Amino acid sequence: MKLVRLVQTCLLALVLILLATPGLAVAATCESLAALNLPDTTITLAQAVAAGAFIPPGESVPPASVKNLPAFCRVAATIKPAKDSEIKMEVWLPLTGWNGKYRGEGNGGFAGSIFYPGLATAVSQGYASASTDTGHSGSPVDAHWALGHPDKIVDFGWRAIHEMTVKAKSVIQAFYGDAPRKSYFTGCSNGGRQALMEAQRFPEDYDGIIAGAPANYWTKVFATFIWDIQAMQAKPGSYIGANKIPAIARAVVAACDAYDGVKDGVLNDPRACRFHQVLLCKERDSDSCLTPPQEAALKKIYDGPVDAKGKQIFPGFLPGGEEGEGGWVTWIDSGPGKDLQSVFAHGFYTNMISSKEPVNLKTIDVETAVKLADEQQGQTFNAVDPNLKPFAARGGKLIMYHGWSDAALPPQGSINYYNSVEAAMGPGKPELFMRLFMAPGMQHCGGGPGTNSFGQFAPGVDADHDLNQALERWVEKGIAPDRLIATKFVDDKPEKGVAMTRPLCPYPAAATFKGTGDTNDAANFGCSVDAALARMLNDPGGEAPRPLSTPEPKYSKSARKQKIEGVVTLSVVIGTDGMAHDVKVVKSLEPTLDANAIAAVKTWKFAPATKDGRPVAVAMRLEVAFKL
Ligand SMILES: [Ca+2]
Repeated sequence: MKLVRLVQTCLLALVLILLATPGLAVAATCESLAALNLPDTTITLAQAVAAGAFIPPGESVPPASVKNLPAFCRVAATIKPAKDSEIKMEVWLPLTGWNGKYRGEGNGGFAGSIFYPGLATAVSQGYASASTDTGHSGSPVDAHWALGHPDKIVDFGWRAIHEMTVKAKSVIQAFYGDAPRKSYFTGCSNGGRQALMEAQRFPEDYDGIIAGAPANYWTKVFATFIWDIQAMQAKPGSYIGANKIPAIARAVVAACDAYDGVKDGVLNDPRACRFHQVLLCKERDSDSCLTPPQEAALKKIYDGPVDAKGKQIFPGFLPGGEEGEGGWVTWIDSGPGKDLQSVFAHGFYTNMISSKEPVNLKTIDVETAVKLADEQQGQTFNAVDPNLKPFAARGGKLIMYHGWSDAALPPQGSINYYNSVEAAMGPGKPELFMRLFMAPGMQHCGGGPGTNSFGQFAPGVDADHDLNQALERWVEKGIAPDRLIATKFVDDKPEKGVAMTRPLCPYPAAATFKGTGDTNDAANFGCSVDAALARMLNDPGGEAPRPLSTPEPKYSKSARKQKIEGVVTLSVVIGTDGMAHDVKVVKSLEPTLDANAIAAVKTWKFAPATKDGRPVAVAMRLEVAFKL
């Protein structure tokens, strides 16, 4: 009797202790999450996984990407927000040492599977993390699942990531008894599109977002893909085989590498590099030259699609980084119909677009193809809304990055989106919450001859070398990343050591060699917006922008009263449209005059800079004088 009472007392004490400890009292065991009731959701698995014990479905031994994991609670669920939906997701929750944060993982290509390597990296660093197959199962290059399944197309387009996010936060709350104190999303390629979609449509979902090489203008990306297919296949003899790529890469480096003042095999800003006809075969065709139809095709691939009036539909690809596994051989010319651009374009138009006649990518008019895609799937896929005010207003921070040598998604597309946000929100506004880092010599999401590693895959040493940490420092401590140090490892293998480091600069700035010291050391480089213009003017084929109309700025009453005179120095990018973009104050005079100088410059018109006769965008400084 006495013993029983003692036990009861102990139990009571334990319950009281549990109730008195915040969080602990409402936390759940991993297995009990199986009974969690969430809207439209079935929990299919809730299981504690011992340290190092996880083996992905379908594997017999753990691959390197998920080895040595800490113990975690693995929750799998199926979400059905629409009748035909079948969104599979997993949430991984560290059993000990949760850092209080949540990270959502993006998907590449057409998705179709849970991204275990992303979950593994996150859970190893103490995050609770979630990934989804986005509503269908299959290879990331396969789109057969979409045919006749409009609900699944919407899930893939935007719904699954949002659903995953909301459900993951509920699971985290149930397991730990606390909501995550901060939430982050990271993705590249289609994952970059998912990232921008979240920032635009669901600004409350994430505090910080990383959008790498985004396929955000989905319908127009396909315009470029179709353009490339037709550039090489519309006329016989135009196809540029993989055997010719090394020669093209060598010719680009020979023509343009030294342009940035450093001979390193990397083009700092490839927009300045135009080389024509240098590869034309002088005698007979060989691997080291191009025939006239191939030369014409190459020019088209660099130029990108234009409409019947010659207006650019979407940017093309840029010189540099053509060679290597992640380059043109994979994306553009692995053989007619075999390259990934063809595979993705075929998958999309065959399974997600209906038309009277089957779409023939080799013959369809590019404008017609874009029109079909925009009408039927633009709303579902395109993440191009420049209004990020709600995301910025809730304290959200966005880091975009894009490799200048991306052969999958045109790098200029990210610059265009950045510029559109600035146009919508006002000069100088994006930099309060948004950074775009263009990575010279980097291919699609990674790879390529340039410094291509800054925490996208494996965590970097600190916030200066790792964009995830840089983002979190910005969100949590208010320190904006003014540069990121990117690393090139020997043979792209970290275990072989560092070959080169370089700063990545926030657009429109570019890395500039200080003139002394080792060019393989980031410390000897600065970030400058003048670099691009200087490079261009040093080139005999380059011409600076010419002012056509430069209305005077207004004086402000207060400045007039105080008799303030002087010069406001602004950094601008003069676009191919002849207008000033990315207007920023470099040297301030007085707040009202600074604002008036910006307003005036925004109305100025220029004949755009040209490079070998073609209009190009250039960064430059403008001085606006105020004299009473
Ligand atoms: Ca160079």
